[in-house]
Amino acid sequence: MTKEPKRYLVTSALPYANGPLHIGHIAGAYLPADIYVRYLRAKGKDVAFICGSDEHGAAITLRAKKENKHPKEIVDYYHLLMGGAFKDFGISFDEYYRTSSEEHRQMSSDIFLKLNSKGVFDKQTSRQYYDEEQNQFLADRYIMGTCPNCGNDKAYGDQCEKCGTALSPLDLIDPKSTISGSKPVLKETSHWYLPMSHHQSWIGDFIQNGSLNGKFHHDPKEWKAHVVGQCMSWIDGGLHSRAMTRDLDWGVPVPLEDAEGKVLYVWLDAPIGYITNTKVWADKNGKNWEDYWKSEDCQLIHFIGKDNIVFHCIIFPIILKAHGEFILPSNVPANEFMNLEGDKISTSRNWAVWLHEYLQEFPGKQDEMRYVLGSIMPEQKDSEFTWVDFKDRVNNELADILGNFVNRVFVLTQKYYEGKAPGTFDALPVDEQIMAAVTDAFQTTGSKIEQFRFREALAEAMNIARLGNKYLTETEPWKLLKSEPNRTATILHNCLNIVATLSVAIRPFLPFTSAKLQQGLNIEDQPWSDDASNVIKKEHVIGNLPILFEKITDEIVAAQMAKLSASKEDINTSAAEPLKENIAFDEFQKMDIRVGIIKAAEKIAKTKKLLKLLVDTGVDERTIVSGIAEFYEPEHCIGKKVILLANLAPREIKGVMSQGMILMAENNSGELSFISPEKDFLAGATVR
Ligand code: B3M
Ligand code: ZN
Repeated sequence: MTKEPKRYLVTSALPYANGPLHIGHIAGAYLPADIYVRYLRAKGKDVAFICGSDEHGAAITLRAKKENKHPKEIVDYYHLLMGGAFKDFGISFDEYYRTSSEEHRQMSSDIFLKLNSKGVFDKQTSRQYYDEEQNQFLADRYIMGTCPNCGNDKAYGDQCEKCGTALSPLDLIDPKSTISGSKPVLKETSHWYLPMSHHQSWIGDFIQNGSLNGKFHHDPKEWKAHVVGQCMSWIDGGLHSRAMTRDLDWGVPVPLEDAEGKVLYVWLDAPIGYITNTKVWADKNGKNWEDYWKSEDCQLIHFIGKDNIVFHCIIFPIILKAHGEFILPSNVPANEFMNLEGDKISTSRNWAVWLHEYLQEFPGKQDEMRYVLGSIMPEQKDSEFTWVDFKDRVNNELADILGNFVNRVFVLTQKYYEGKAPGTFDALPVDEQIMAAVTDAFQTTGSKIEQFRFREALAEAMNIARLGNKYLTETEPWKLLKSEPNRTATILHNCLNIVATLSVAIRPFLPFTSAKLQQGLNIEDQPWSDDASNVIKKEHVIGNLPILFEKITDEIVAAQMAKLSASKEDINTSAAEPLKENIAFDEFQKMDIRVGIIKAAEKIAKTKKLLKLLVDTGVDERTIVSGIAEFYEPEHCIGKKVILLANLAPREIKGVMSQGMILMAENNSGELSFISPEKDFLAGATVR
């Protein structure tokens, strides 16, 4: 077990300030962190909960160019939108700051200069594409050309989105600048590289064994298996040098004379944002930020989504250790992804439940969404949000179990005792059993939170309400009022203490409901103590409790589904791509296009986008690699009739020989769809 620290430093991934937050973000990196921090605070721990906007990177500058705006306009808007939505949703950061700030420029520059003075970087000169019209070097995403593997003429400088092949800009055929459309020229440029191979052995030891500098650092068994697994496969694949600077005009300028026009790589400056934002918070609160970032008495925990694992478990720890003064993370409990109504959540395809819209459309219902996301959190594997499930959980669990129990207790106490706690008399075994079970559920809630098992923790907290309902149903105090007044008093007084215990147990998950319960009970915000049974004393006067949860109707679900499908249509109906130049008929005739049937499908390891398909072409059965994994699960491909280019020259992709290409329709948000014959034609039918 990792030793109990004096203080905690908890971070959530800094969201890019180039789009709104959606519920997938919340379930991934923000709600789990908030649950954990609220629990630590209730235990009286010294904890700093740090986040902020990530305001640099090519994606933001791309969007700014597209909208003919300055990046600052983009980040200013989304920094406020995200900060406000987090706050309204009850994500209780101690600090939500930003990486475009002067404080961050200063902190990042200081750290870079220290690293550079220690010789941590290799300065290397290479030839890169330069846009002479825009007078700037082109980051990989700014270069588009023809993929040498599959002929896709919209391949980027770092990857072909269609066949998934990892590329470097120099691989592209007929490269063009995505900014000016002009043909870029090759120019020499220098960058400062982090030679990660120099750190291969210690970082492998850190991840696999939890040791640092030959000493125990953390228990690797407390880390999630998928996090360790992803890191070790990255480490075993060999750590390569990565440029820590970029030729961009938006970012933290490289603080060196010979670095004109260069900025820090966004994945160098963004994690340093955790440090900057901690210092900003500490300075505002009379604390010393170094007690958190430079003290072995502090435990650092990063909450992130799985696409950020390598940056938080390998690259940033290398930077921190190479710097020499900082602590390294004790855990990085990364979540997997949450999908929406059977499809991946996508900002570009507008397939999302936006947090700020939810808050507008469901005022006062933060806890309903917190409860549902807490119940389906993708802790060990991807999970699925559906509006029907949202309705069922709110109605059948929150309202019918938690809401019902506390309402019964308040109504009975008001009705029989005018709202005054009646006190307990000689307890019977059933009373002692129920209170012991409540205490046990309460303590289990806490231990599950400490293990970052928040779904199980929430279920345990809800069991307290289930136990309360069972206690009332089995003892039926309303029938004993005349015959056994002391029994009635004892049962109801115990129930008031069960409600008090419940209000503490749900606090990390449902802070708004917890506050209403404690207000109704007329008690202060309770610490997370292990004694469940005597918060409410005899004669204590309780208040009134409003109905906690309104039922979600089928109409509400239908309205949300209609909104989602409308957003999907928008994407499909908006303007299509401009047509290409005409070709001669005999050029078209060279292509042999057929109907095929997919017989088998599997993901290709270490790629996000590739599926290996076995296709019956009517003439033969062959393997074809297709970059559709982001849009189709392998099992959904089996038996599908597709259209394929059968005589495309075979080529090897990620070690797999691919013979042909599946033709896909692509809408302007990049979503891919199979194309199938409208009639039930057999495999081998020709397309002409
Ligand atoms: N902004 C990536 C993301 O939003 C990046 C996280 C930075 S945490 C230092 O997924
Ligand atoms: Zn390709």
